[in-house]
Amino acid sequence: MKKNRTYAGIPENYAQLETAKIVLLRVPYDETSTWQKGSDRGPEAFLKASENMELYDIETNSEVYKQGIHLTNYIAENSSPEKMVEAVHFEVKKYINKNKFVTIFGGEHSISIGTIRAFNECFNNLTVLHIDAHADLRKEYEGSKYNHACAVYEANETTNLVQVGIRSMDISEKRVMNADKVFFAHDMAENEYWMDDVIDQLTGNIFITFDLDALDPSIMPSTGTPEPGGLFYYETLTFLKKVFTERNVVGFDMVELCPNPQEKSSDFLAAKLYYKMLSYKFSSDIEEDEDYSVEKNSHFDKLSKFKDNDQYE
Ligand SMILES: [Mn+2]
Repeated sequence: MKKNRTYAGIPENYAQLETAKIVLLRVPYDETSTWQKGSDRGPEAFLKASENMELYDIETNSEVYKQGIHLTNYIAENSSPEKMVEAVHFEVKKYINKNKFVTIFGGEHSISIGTIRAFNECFNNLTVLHIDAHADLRKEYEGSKYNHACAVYEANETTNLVQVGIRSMDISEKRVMNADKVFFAHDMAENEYWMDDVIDQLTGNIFITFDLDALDPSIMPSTGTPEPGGLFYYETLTFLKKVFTERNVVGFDMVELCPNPQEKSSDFLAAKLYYKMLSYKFSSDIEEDEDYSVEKNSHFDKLSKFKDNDQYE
């Protein structure tokens, strides 16, 4: 019998939906990107790189895959941007309601309209932490509300949107932008306290939408629109660790990996970063912030809107 494919090639007993705490959805969608195409191949490149990664995390002294990571089938709906967003919204919500820690790998950034909508319906007092080179605040772009340039317009209306790493936008986006909650890359470069300043803007429940072009193109060249002046690896990890430690992260997505067969290090970085985020979420070796103690691994117990649907805990 052919072995089922699992995330990172983990043993099948860690990949069962019933027992896994984590679910990974893949959305290979790239219909509205404006420059370099190819983020539809992102999930496959990410998975391939994950299969070649060592699964013990030195920093947290943990093997987070043992919490269980279930890989679902691709969300392949691409007949229209609206239908794709609806399919993502439906699938994400389905797994949140099964009490899973839901993660999503894109695809271009328009998939996040669906992921964010699902998390916002399921969690109270949600902050969307948007890490990106681009503001993505257009109400409409090239005739559609579901374009990648509109990825967080809805989140800005319906959640506490906090934007980090921004270094490219249209002047029209300034009108809807919340100045206190936007951290521009050029300001971050000169403010040694930017991480704490961001944390101060975050509410209790956090959904992270991570556009890989937030990273500096010197370490993440394989993305549709590589913008100079981005985040580096260790500052990104330090920041994420702070967020995971001091707040209750309820899920995340990662988008815009545009793989280049000649340049595998970007795929590998995405794979490592994803695994790091899981390690930070589930590792018990990270010290809790005393002022903001949320019990580990119980992101539903206190704050979810779906307490009655608990199934597996
Ligand atoms: Mn971007």
